[in-house]
Amino acid sequence: MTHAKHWLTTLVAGSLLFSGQAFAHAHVSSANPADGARIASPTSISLTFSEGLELPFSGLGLSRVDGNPVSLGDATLDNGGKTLNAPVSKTLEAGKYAVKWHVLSTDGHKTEGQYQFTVTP
Ligand SMILES: [Cu+2]
Repeated sequence: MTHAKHWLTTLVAGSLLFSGQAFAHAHVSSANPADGARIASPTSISLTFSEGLELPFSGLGLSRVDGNPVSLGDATLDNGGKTLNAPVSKTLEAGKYAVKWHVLSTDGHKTEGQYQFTVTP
């Protein structure tokens, strides 16, 4: 779903700009926990993007799918600015969780998305 939106954005931007740079904005190349993972409570949420990010304009949030947000520690960047990390400071109860992210890549392009994982008992 998110991917479809991403490609639509890319197509619109590409048709307006006719520029290879339209394809350079950041998308998720790997995530930990992964999309759809069934795992024990994670100690951090870590998303690696295809492009370097601007930390002040990038972030991620975690919430239970049935409602309550989970507070995360301050996000940091590593891996040359491509990996956005946020610590999970408490043990998560079993259940389904959603990660929502928004980033600004160093080329000035904003992207956002979300995915879910499950914490097993
Ligand atoms: Cu892209």
